[in-house]
Amino acid sequence: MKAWLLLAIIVGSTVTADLLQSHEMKRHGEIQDFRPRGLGRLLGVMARKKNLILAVICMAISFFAFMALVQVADLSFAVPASAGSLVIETRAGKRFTVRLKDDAVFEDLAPRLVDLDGDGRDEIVLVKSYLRRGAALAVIAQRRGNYEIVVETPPLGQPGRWLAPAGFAPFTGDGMKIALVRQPHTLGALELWEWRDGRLQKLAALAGFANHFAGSDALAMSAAADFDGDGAADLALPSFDRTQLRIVSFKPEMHEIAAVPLPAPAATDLALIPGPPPLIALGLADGSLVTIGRN
Ligand SMILES: [Ca+2]
Ligand SMILES: [Ca+2]
Repeated sequence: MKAWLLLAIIVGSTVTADLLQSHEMKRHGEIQDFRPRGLGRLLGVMARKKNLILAVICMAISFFAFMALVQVADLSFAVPASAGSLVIETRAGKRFTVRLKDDAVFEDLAPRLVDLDGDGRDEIVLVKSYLRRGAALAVIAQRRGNYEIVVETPPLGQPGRWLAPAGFAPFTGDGMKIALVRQPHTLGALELWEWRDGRLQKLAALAGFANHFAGSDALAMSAAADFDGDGAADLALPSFDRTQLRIVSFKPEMHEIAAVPLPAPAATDLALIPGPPPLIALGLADGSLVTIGRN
């Protein structure tokens, strides 16, 4: 309910700001004097225009309502970044298109290529969002000479619920697994999935993670590597409030092996510096860059 109210405020204040601005522009006419003195005079005139000042206030209201909205709703609710089809071009230059029905969109920035079933051929993994039932993770592969969605996770159940893939690795030591964060802005559950017997099955979940935050286009805030040197891949990603970098092992079961406090919230993709031991570099909200690794 709060999200809808904020959305209404954003729409209302943006439209009002546009109307006020265009009204004032029509009244003032074209700017012809671009000399510094002319512009200075223009700024003085603008400061006395009631409609223009009101337009700026409306834009400010819209901006702050947007910031409040992305705090309470998933990003997909506030910023639609979506596509209705995926175009695949093979190395041989052949093109294929995977089109979604009108009940869903791809809500992702870049497809991920990963061999999920170990047959030597990469599958394509994308976030697919149903308009009424929320996001799912979709796997696209070649079948009968064409590309199609071969399997997907059950959607999250409600419109606007979104998930963010976090990593692909043989985390448990027996085949490729998928790590994803369910609703990174509002819930933050790290889940481990596998593709077996034609289905995507959830193996485990752990609470308290975020690999995306509202307003950011960083979609790789995680890194998979063997951080503790036991031979199995682990996953590093920020805590739900992004003030820690948490390292998770999935063997023998999913558990945290380290939590490193950060001086400011994590704000960028994680860069992996291969080891041994592997290091992680990431940028923080205060503009600093940190590297983290085992002593
Ligand atoms: Ca494959
Ligand atoms: Ca490990």
